[in-house]
Amino acid sequence: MIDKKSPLPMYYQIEENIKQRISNGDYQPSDMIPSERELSDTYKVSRMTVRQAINNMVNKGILFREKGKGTFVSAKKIEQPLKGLTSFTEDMQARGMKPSSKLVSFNKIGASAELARKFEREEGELVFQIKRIRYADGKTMAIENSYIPVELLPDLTEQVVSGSIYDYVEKTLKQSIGKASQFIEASIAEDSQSAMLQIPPDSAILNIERNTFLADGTPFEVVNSSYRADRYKFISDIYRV
Ligand code: 16G
Repeated sequence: MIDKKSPLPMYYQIEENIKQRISNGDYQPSDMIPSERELSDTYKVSRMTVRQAINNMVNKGILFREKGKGTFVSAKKIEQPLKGLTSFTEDMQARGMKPSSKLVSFNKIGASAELARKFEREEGELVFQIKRIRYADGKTMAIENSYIPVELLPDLTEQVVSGSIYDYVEKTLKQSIGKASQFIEASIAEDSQSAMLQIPPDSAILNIERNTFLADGTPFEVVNSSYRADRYKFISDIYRV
């Protein structure tokens, strides 16, 4: 199963083989994979080579290590299409998962110059700052730091933001949400972020900023979200023009 004459590096071939075994169900999520020694016997390669393959797979979030126990197969990542303008609640419900939130803070603050520009408002105008940890089936997925002009949603309460904000805007306020721009970048979690996301210190996270507009073009929310890179994968279909 490892072709030593192949131009493909051996660690890479081992990674591909383990990935194959995960996708065909030989190894299931949370199964422990064989030890480095066993794998080096199986693949007839050095333990160094096996370790390189495993390290790469741990860094990619396909496997995870537990100190003193072994190396395990991670849960399948959520594949989130970068297409429809959907809410976290809708995304999780569409997958048959139960969304929930923990409200970390809910405040009114004066808009910074940057927020004022994004909302096309004056600096210092009141905006809600809503910090939530989002869960799917009780597992941490993301932290969301949302800003919404108070003037647009003056009656927003802690109870509302503990549920779905989009649902409230559309069903209760009867406003239409029109479009959004998103900016995605990677970073290393700060200590407070890794604690909230329950991930090891210095883990990679995926950050998305979404600037959302109502159907009439009014800027309605600015959200900075940080997703667990081991649980999320963003996918997009692209076309050659
Ligand atoms: C998504 C949006 C976020 C929005 C939230 C509303 C991204 C990157 N973010 O998580 O901008 O505020 O949904 O969810 O997709 P809710 O209706 O469940 O409160």
